[in-house]
Amino acid sequence: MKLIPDISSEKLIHLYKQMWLIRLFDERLEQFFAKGLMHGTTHLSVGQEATAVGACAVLKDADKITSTHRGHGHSIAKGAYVDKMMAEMFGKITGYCKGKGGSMHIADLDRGNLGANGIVGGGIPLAVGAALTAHMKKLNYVTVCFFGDGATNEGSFHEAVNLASIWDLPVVFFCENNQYGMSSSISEMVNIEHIAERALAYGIPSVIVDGNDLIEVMNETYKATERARKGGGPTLIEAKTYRWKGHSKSDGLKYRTHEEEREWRKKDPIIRFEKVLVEEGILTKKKAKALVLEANQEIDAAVEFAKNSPMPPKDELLTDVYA
Ligand SMILES: Cc1ncc(C[n+]2csc(CCOP(=O)(O)OP(=O)(O)O)c2C)c(N)n1
Ligand SMILES: [Mg+2]
Repeated sequence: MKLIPDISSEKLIHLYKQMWLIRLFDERLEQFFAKGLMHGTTHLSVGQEATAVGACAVLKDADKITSTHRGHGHSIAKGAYVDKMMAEMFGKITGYCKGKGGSMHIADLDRGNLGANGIVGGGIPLAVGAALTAHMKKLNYVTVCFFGDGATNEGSFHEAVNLASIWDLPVVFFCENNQYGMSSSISEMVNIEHIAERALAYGIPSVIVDGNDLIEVMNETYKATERARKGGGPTLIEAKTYRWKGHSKSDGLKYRTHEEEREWRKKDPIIRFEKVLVEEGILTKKKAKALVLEANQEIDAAVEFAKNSPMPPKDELLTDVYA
């Protein structure tokens, strides 16, 4: 294991459990939606756990992130409470947005999470704004901006990356290239091989990482955040990964093959990291099993908390809204 940031064995074990927490949280949501117990829509990041956990692992509490419509993993990785997240998904008053926002509005300012975003590419200018604030007020935090491959075809991506570049802002652009937008393969939507190539147009460095390799994600995000902290400006990281599930709750997955899905499932980021930890003598198979059980129990407790929480009262209807 070639790990560049100084991360203790205890923290590595914590990261392993965090990846399970993300997977089990999203799989539980899938069941609730299928049973009609949860409403609206949701986007699951099963299979992509290493990008959220790896990138957030090298961040300090004061550092910020912006997230996407596929954001539960980012929130959990930045330290959100799963019970408040689950309550939000059930529309309960105890949720992060008092039950008014749902999946795509979960934000946790106390932990530096500036929020999920239903607008594809919407978080990118927000991240640059947060970085500009740090720069102007001489605050020593960096912002990691998560977005998908599809989002790099939005104008907001190009405008925001350019500004961050000319102003040398402390931001890391983290593209989770899961190979697809809603149903379109990124290979048909851009005329370049790698999203990372787009950095060249804005004069910033870029790197391609195996997004299912937690160690590689941590190493490259660490280098990019250190560079940003020292005034070196932004970096574009392209993490190649794959979403195992459909785009959102109703998706027949007609646009890709079972064979492709099988190939990616073999690269399961959690199992790969577990193997590394076992080989390094940091984790035993038995302890790994116990951690999965613990994560599952945390999700059970979150569901209990959410189900037992009250719905928002009528007089909450017009609070915290702008129009
Ligand atoms: C501005 C905007 N355009 C279109 C949509 C509809 N939409 C929601 S998610 C999505 C695909 C985004 O793909 P990507 O950025 O790769 O993220 P992924 O879903 O793969 O995580 C689209 C087109 C939207 N929410 N916002
Ligand atoms: Mg995508």
